[in-house]
Amino acid sequence: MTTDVRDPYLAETEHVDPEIYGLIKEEEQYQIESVRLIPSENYTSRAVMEATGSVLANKYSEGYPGRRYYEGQRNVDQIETIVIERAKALFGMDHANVQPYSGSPANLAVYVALLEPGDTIMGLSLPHGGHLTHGWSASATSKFWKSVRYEVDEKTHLIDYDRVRAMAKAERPTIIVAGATAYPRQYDFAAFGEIAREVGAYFLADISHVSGLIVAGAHPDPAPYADVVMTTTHKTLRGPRGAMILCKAEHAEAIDKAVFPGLQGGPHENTIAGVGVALKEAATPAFRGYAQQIVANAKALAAELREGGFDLITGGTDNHLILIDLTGKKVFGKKYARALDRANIVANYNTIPFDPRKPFSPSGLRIGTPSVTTRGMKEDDMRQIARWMEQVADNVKDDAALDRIGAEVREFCRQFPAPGMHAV
Ligand code: DSN
Repeated sequence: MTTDVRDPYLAETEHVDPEIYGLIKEEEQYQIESVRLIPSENYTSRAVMEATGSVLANKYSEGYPGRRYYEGQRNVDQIETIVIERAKALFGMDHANVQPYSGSPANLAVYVALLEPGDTIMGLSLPHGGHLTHGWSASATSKFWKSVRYEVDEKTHLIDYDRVRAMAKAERPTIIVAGATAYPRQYDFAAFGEIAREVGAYFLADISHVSGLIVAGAHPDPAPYADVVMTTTHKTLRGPRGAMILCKAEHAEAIDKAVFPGLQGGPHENTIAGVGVALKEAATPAFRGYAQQIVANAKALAAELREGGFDLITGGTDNHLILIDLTGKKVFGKKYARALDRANIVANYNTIPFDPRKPFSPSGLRIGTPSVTTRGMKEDDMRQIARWMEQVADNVKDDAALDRIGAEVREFCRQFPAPGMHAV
């Protein structure tokens, strides 16, 4: 047994595998010293990390609580049951399956549960903010099922619910998917639910990006309207990497069968325990405040970026996410994201609606405020971040300038402890 006064959690890793240990510590330092703006990332609490890295990683537990294919589940059954009950209570739905490994297999499970091969999925087009698994051509979801894609409006870049309705009436999809990875406005889940009912389609709300906002009352709730709600657990919800499916009672059996044995084997009970800890945290008044601050920060960041001459898709945001159209800045997404990273600001390049450029070198940059808000940054700090982003855009080719900005960013980050980090 080795001891490491600096970081007791990784003392054994340092001893057994110094190479991996070194890179984990590098990453930890990077996460501490950077302004992390990728909207799908966050910092989990130490409690979530501990549960996720616990002895539960040693278990196999195919099946569901009380109905397993392995003995030895006396503790695992209790843990998974607690997590299921917390999920149902927090999201206000009849049934929860907390076993999906991540969002893509979870969406696949929903389709396997509710659709026959060849049925039609109607989702938001990927370049317009939708996810691969909402029926995009490169995804298996468009190979086993027919997919039709609605788009945002050419001028406003908002979802046009009249057009969604018209497409649904024309295409008669079996399932309509609401939700996105790059849509900076609220979803009208009531409208989606109404359209789905009108055409006899199931309604899946993929709330992966905004689930933390929803449980905190900072975004409308799909629970009254959706047949099924899917969320990843690691974005605004601030849990470990994973996913869960919530649904009406009538779909419970089909969803459970689709997850196991339909698509998965043994669930990762260590992740499920980490999700449980995160759900407990998400049910607190402090989390409600956190989620409201995410939105306040995003609005402040958007306003300052607009002030600095950036064009924002839809003109701003009312959730955690901002999509910048860099066309006017003449520095495209990839180059700008690389320059930002050199200056210790981490974001991801992204397509914008009707993007004339290719997805691997698109015109947009996607940013968000979940991580910076977890560190306690507020509106004034967002204004400072926006100013650095402007300076980087003006100096993408000047490494010395980028390094100077990077040093300021590192200094700034020291004021905001990153939860559960032990770097020295
Ligand atoms: N890749 C995720 C995101 O970054 O939004 C969605 O799956």
